[in-house]
Amino acid sequence: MKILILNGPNLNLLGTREPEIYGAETLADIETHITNCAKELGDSIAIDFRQSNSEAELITWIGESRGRFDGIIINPAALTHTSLGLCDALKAVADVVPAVEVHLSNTHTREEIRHKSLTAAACIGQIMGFRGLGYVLALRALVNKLSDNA
Ligand code: CA2
Repeated sequence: MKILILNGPNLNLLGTREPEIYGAETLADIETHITNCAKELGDSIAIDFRQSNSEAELITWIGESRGRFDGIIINPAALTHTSLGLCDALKAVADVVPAVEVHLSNTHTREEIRHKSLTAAACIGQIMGFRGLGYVLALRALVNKLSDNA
């Protein structure tokens, strides 16, 4: 089972500021946790963990996932609230590559502009508010879903 994990703009800066909102972990720490979780779940789970500040690059990666990956975990970061392009890309592969949306913070407790996700409707589920742990929870949920369907 191959899982693509995508991180949107500025998540490369995680751990450098606003730890009260996003936690103190860096993106590299989160990658380590999710890689360890994948190993615990079984040898057959391969993780490809990526980050981009470019909406176009994220859309290209999602489009290329068909036939290469079994599922996607995505934190679209600020693009969550603005990007119909990411929503369309996720919908275009959803028949074979289901996605789970993750957010470190609970966006509903924050500014109103962060309450709406344009990408969530293209995903099978959403996990938010548990900081880096959310990625691990998303992996468990996605693997469970993909195994159910097997
Ligand atoms: O809570 C989340 O995971 C977000 O996707 C994070 C985004 C934000 O725009 C969304 O509304 C919610 C922000 C990602 C950038 O985070 C940084 C954290 C620390 C330092 C710099 C950037």
